[in-house]
Amino acid sequence: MNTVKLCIDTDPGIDDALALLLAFQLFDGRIVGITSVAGNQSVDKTTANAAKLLDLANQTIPLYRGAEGPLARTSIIAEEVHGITGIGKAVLPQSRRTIEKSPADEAIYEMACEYNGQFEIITLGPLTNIALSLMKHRDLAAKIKKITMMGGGSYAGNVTPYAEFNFFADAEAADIVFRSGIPIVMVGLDATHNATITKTEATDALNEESYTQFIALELFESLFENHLYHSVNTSYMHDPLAVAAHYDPSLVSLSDAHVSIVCEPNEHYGQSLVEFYHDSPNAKVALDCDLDRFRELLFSTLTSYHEH
Ligand SMILES: [Ca+2]
Repeated sequence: MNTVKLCIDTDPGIDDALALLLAFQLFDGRIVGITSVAGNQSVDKTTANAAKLLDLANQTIPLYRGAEGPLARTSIIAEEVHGITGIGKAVLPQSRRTIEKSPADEAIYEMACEYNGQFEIITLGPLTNIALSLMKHRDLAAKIKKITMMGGGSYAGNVTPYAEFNFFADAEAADIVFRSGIPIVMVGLDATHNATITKTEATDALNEESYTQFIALELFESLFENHLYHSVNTSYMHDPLAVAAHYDPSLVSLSDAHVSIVCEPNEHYGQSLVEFYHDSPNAKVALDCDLDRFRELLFSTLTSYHEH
């Protein structure tokens, strides 16, 4: 049995919300912290959304509030994709959960010390919290077994022709993480653009009589209705694929590569430069996904929420 502990760093975010519902089931008992970060929405809203999702799934995992904005650049959020609340048209009750006192970057260090070497992180948003923690604690990198991140891409971007949102939102942070020496699995657009779910698949699979499955369907529909995200009635599963790939790396095809991040303030800002033939690879980059097995894992997990 896998006993490695896990932190999920996230900016919910519609697809983060689906990814968290997936993760709570797949990593039951192993998640020791959720850390929020500004990205898809402000950190106030992403923290509030993470709290609501923890309530929805009946989870007692500690929640830590993270960075309000990127290390160096000015903040961007993705309200046009994720809506005013950050989770589309899904409406969840306000949470009365207490947010932990430690800021996310301190909490990440504390968790890494407690579970030294047996601690992994899944990142679903900009890498600000991880970078802040690495900047403050020189011994942190050696304590983290692996980071699986949703971010980047080898051939294209989604907010600019070159850059993917999470890296574009804080390229300086991504640069620090890729230089840290932590083993990284980068689940970027090469793989997530092949991880598509259609409206028919979601409505056929999910049972609205379960409240959690009803909310999951609302989240899917928020994505399907958003033309910016993909096309009508189909959507990419960016963050859920990263969670799934952390659970079962055989769901993605991984290639060793050296990844560097463009931080110069030009049109390539936030681009991940992925070199596959390099003497010192610093990441495994997902280039494709096994779509049938991913869909099976996603829906079999979401439909395991049975409460009414
Ligand atoms: Ca996200």
